Amino acid sequence: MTAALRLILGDQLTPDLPILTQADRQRDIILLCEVREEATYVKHHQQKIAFLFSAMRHFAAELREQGYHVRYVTLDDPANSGSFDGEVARALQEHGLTRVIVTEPGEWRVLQKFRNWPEQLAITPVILPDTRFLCSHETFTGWARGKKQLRMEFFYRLMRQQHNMLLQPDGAPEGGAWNFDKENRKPPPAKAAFPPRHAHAHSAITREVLALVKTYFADHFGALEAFDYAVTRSGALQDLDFFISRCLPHFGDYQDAMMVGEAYLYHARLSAYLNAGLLLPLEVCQRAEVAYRAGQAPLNAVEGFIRQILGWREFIRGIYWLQMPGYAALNTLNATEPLPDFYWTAETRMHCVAEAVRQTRDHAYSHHIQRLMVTGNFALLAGLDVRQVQEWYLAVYADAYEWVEMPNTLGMALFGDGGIVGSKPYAASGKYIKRMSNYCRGCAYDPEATTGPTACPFNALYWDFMARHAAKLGGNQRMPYVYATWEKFGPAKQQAIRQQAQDILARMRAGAL
Ligand code: FAD
Ligand code: DLZ
Ligand code: SF4
Repeated sequence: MTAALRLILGDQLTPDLPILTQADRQRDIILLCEVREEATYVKHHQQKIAFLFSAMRHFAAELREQGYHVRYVTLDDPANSGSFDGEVARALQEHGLTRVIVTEPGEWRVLQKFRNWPEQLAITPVILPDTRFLCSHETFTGWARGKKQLRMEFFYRLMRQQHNMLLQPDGAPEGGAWNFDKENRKPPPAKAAFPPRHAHAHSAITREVLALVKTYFADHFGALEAFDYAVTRSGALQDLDFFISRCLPHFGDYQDAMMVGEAYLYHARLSAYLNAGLLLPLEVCQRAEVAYRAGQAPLNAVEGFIRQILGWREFIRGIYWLQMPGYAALNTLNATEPLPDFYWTAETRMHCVAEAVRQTRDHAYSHHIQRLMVTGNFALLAGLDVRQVQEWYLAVYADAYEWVEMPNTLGMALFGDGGIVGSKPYAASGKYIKRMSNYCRGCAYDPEATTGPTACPFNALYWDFMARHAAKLGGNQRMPYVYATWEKFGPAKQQAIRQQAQDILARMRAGAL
């Protein structure tokens, strides 16, 4: 075989991928490149760019130590063409190569680029599978075939069986049930004593990258000051150890809770590492199972955690590749209201939204319930433009790549896919947020009121959403109580609530919510 150029993308930092294990270390060139196109096709959070560039640079250094011949192109290299296409063409020419090998990318957009190379660069890349996922495209397609509805719960059971995860010797689920979600909905604890997170010291590489991000991406959302992500596999493993020993035992109980000033509670904060390849989903699940079997964490916590990774993460990826490219164009509820500025500025009197946006700005992170039931729920109820909302989610989180962001946003949060990901919208009024957080106590709005100048905006918007979409949602078998209650309100109350919703939208458009 002639020597090859092997392109490693920023979210493929895994030494075990076939693209590296099959490489000829003497002759092949491993290419990693920081390209403007990837950093700006949406304006990614400054910490997301810093995390990825620093992780890429550390990974390249590790590969060099292992004897690989690495070509690393930094963003500020004057010869950098700014795109994958340009950098591949340049590397082929400069090294006199005619073969390119890639790993299948996480995003449809990038796959299309690779598919254009025969025409554009007169080269046909060999596309190797991404072996890090626990469900192959073939397995997911096979499972989905012929099903009217795809439900995560049933997919998850199959994954548990296929990976022999949390099973009894006879194959029955550990604890006699597949899912302990009902035990995982405790409101926030009265006294918080969350273990402090390990702050990773900045290496010389990280310091250099932070300065670069400041110079080139100052107009992107997000603050860099609190940057404390691990940028190597060993650092990510430290965070995994911390999670398993200090957080996992309580993960289940407070999985849905939200608290002022607490970004992480008992959540893992491992998604950025998993998605970039610093950690592998199987090893993370296995660590959780070992903790359970050693009596170090209860079943509701361990099952709940494994379900997020073995179940949701794989299901979401399966849906993305099954449904693309058509999925990206869906907007079942015709949501077209422009995204209000407070998603970027946090300047809103809605304490829950302001808090979620502030955490997002400071850490490129907010946890699942904030994403789903605060920023996502508001976007759903207010009918915010699905494309703009998706772009926001893709830009602002360190873990965001389209394969995982899109089904979560368009499907789970916005019901814009009409029920492919979930069977009903995750719509909720302020009462849910009041129950699951301590936000409402410090809010200018009253979570108990639906109309009037200080009524919580979520309340009227919730009912208005239901009324607006009665034709589409009224027949949903999981929502009969909602519409029965709405009917009981009678015309006068309904009219007052709908008027209140219009007032809220007007205030939102005027920047006064
Ligand atoms: P934990 O709550 O501790 O969960 C453990 C792990 O489970 C996570 O690290 C993650 O790998 C996995 N996981 C949990 N829920 C999901 C899910 N719904 N889909 C996929 N994986 C899941 N996750 C991303 O990784 N990237 C995204 O771009 C992303 N966008 C989202 C957008 C919206 C609107 C919503 C509602 C959810 C989104 N999620 C996304 C899923 C989830 O919110 C994050 O994975 C989670 O908050 C990451 O924090 P953690 O590591 O502390 O997770
Ligand atoms: C997200 C991202 C950013 C900001 N920059 C780069 C980059 O400069 N070089 C690179 O190889 N990858 C980057 N990435 C990750 C890619 O966007 C990601 O690999 C594709 O979207 C496929 O998932
Ligand atoms: Fe959010 Fe409404 Fe509670 Fe204020 S009152 S924090 S807007 S849910």
